[in-house]
Amino acid sequence: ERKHIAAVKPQPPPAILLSPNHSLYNEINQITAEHLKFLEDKNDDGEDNWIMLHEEGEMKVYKRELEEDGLVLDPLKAVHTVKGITGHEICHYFWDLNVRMDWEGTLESSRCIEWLSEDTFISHNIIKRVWPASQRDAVFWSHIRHVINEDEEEPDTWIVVNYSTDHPTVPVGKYVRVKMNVSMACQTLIEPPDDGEITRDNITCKISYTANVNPGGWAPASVLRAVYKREYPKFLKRFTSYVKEVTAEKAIML
Ligand code: 18C
Repeated sequence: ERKHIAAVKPQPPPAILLSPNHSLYNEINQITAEHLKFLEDKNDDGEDNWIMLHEEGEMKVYKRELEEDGLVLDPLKAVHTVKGITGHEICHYFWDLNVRMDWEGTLESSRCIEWLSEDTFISHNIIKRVWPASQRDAVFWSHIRHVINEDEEEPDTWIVVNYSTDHPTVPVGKYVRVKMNVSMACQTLIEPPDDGEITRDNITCKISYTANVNPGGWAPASVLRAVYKREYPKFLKRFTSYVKEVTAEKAIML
């Protein structure tokens, strides 16, 4: 009996392109899965106590107030809808270390310390100093993934996760080490044109961003909260405008 072989579009890998023997294999897949689950649950973490921090057009930024041992750990989430760019593009530019300093306003420097696989690397990032707190740094892996939707009618998801890790080449030293768990996830909606090819006018990107940051050491709560309130909306605006600008004349990355 002849088996029917359907023509299928190439499927992205369901897991990181890293050897399952690598010590970070499970962590990266698990943390990424947690972010995807949170999205699937429509950002609903059971308690509806998110506080609106900032609203501007389609952009909405929320936080939850959380303190532990006097440290501000406020989880943050944001949603945004941007026309003319795709989720693949947003995630590509958020992940690509070669352009990080082109849109990042809060870092003094950023450098790659190790490539784990084609889709994942570890970087060392020195954060700008905020008076009167000590200067911070962060070491994290950045993983990018394309997730196919099992429901063919529903859009795929692109996601980037930035998650703190340790690396023997950058021990804690000069700076206070920040810990973080950040995700940027996107879905692209395409409104097919009546005739002709899809253009940037036909695409809309739905973005969900989450950040859980532990400042790592004492920082005055009121200053930190004021900095977050200012910096997260600023980042979302600056980063999405950056992506619109650099992609405007380029072929659409679907
Ligand atoms: O997600 C973002 N960027 C990614 C790529 O870089 C990555 C990085 C996340 C960084 C998390 C920030 C850690 C903050 C640590 C606390 C600092 C303590 C300061 C003490 C204050 C009293 O995932 C985008 C990140 C969006 C911006 C986050 C706001 C963080 C503000 C940190 C302050 C930086 C200084 C701002 C510049 C002001 C200059 C004087």
